Amino acid sequence: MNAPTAHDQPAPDAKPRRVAHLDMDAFYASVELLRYPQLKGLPVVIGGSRRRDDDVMGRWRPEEPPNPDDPAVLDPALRLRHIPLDVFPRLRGYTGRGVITTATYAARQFGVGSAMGLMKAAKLCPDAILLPVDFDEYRRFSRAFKAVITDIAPVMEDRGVDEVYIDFTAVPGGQREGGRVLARLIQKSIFEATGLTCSVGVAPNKLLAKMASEFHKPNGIAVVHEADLQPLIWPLPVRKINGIGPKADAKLATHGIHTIGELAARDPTWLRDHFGPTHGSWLHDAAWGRDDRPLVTESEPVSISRETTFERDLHAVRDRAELGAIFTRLCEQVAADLARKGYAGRTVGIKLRYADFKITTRDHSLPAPVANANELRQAAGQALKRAPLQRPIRLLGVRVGNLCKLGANGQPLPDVTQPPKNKPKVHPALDGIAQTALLF
Ligand code: TTP
Ligand code: MG
Ligand code: MG
Repeated sequence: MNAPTAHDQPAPDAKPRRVAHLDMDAFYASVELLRYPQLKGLPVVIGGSRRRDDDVMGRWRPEEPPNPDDPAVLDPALRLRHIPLDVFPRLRGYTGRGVITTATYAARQFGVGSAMGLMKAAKLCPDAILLPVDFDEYRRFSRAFKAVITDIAPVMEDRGVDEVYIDFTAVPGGQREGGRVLARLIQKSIFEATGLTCSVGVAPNKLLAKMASEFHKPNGIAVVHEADLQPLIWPLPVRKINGIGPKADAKLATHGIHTIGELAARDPTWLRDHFGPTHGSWLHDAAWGRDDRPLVTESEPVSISRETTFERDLHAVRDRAELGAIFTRLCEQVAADLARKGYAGRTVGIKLRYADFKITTRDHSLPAPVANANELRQAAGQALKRAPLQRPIRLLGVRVGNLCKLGANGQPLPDVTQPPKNKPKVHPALDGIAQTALLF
């Protein structure tokens, strides 16, 4: 008889590692659909420009004069959900350089998706509704869904605006059905608090969990065990391994390696000879589903930055005023980000992308940390002076690094590695959001 495997009979003091990767479904688009529920099920793409006051509301001129007794007249959230479909801008005829940040699943059926140019998307799906991006709103919902998670499972690694890793191992119920029960609870709790759906993969480690979270998107759960490696993981293309980018993919393809199974079949010595000792060993381990990276839970940022791509290429001399205004605005945004997060920084850098897509960066280091917009603008100006400015510019970015945490008095704290702040019992991130979700 076979000895029971670890996940058949987890001993209470030696639980098998269970790690979840959770990723929100069509995140930016789903947040917009909370605002405009009348768009549910329709092809919608997000991108192009930033949301101003309210673009769609600005275009809406109701034929009937508003009835003052209608609660929708007073409540902006209710007004938004009454905007008729024909008021929303469509992709048809779009001209410009905007790209899609994301698209609803209905739009994806037409072949449109993240990073595609809006003009190309307009050809594929001219009737899709085009909405501008509203990062503040997405960040608010990002904080909200993460707060729901850490309430249930405290060990969470933040991987960006719409995804996290969660350690299920020691959470009560985290081992039941390989993690499916806890995944379901988290999914349901997020939906109740925000109205948003997500997909979860639970596996023995981060590498497999990340792949698994895509298996049943949207609103799905996939549970992967070591024994699933051969049937579920090995048939996938190598690109599905988080860490294999287009370059490594192309190089593997030249050796006839397309699937993870083909990679797993290669001799590790051969892999090390062709890809170097570190990368070769990592490729071998990844193909065999081995990954013991811990979750990184402290969320001290390394740097804080903002950048913007211009509507048209700008020239440092001819478009000096326009560039200057954008530059100042970026510094103000970075200063606001620093203030909100309570940081100052000693290195201020700029990033330029030229019309030919080449990138230049320049840093300017300061004797003391700075945080306000004027100081940032001055330091960033020094950095910019040292960059080549003859060629047309497509993108400008401002970054602050060498960060230190500020105390309540606004002065840098002596110790820059602060422990994470105590989490408040009631999450400020949820203020207003639960209410908004209830309206829909
Ligand atoms: P993703 O999680 O990659 O995509 P998604 O949440 O929109 O859809 P899915 O259901 O497949 O997970 O990215 C999260 C958000 O990040 C996305 O809503 C918009 C933004 N984003 C961009 O701005 N540009 C990009 O190229 C991608 C991929 C995402
Ligand atoms: Mg997502
Ligand atoms: Mg994501």
